[in-house]
Amino acid sequence: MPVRLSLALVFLAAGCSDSDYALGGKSHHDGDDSGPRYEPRSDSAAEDDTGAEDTGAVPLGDDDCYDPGTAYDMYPAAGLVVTQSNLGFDLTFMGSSAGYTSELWLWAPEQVWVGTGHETDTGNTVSVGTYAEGSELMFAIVVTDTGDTFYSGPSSRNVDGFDHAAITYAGDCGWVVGFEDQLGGGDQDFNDIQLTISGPLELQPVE
Ligand SMILES: [Ca+2]
Repeated sequence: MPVRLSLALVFLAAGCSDSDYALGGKSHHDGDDSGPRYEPRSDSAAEDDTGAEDTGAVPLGDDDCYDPGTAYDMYPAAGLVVTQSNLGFDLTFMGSSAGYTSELWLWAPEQVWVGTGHETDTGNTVSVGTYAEGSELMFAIVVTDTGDTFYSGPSSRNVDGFDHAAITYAGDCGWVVGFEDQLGGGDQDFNDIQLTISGPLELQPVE
């Protein structure tokens, strides 16, 4: 499968060199037929962005690196919603810090495997889309040790009634999606397994 490294992710990684998001693993450049992709804004445009979007969506945070606690406290039932139907998305696997092994999936609008903890190279990128404007990109993990499946978004989606994903704005239209992999909500650090995604999305309350 052709995969490519998102320019936005390179920007993100460069800005977060002291974090966990330095790229690891291989980058692949064996093809580029996956259609148009989001082009990150210039630095000046990003600096001028006050985060005040025009659709009534939840406002974006500051351009800081990973802060899942803040995102989770503010928007525990949030989803990433597509705002442009003509662009695809690059999903980049960011590895797992957990004892369990989980598969990380885009679950809707279509099911696409992104990576498996302790197996897939950090930095492995999968291209998806395009999707209709207004579609929620819902993510899920399948914990292979326990057979549990947990979903991003409201706690009502999960069998234990806990939120299992934190979605964090990471700057320049980049987002981090991190999961908690234990039944009962685990330790709520939401870094058991993670991905990044860049593109025309907004964080919104979802059902
Ligand atoms: Ca955890």
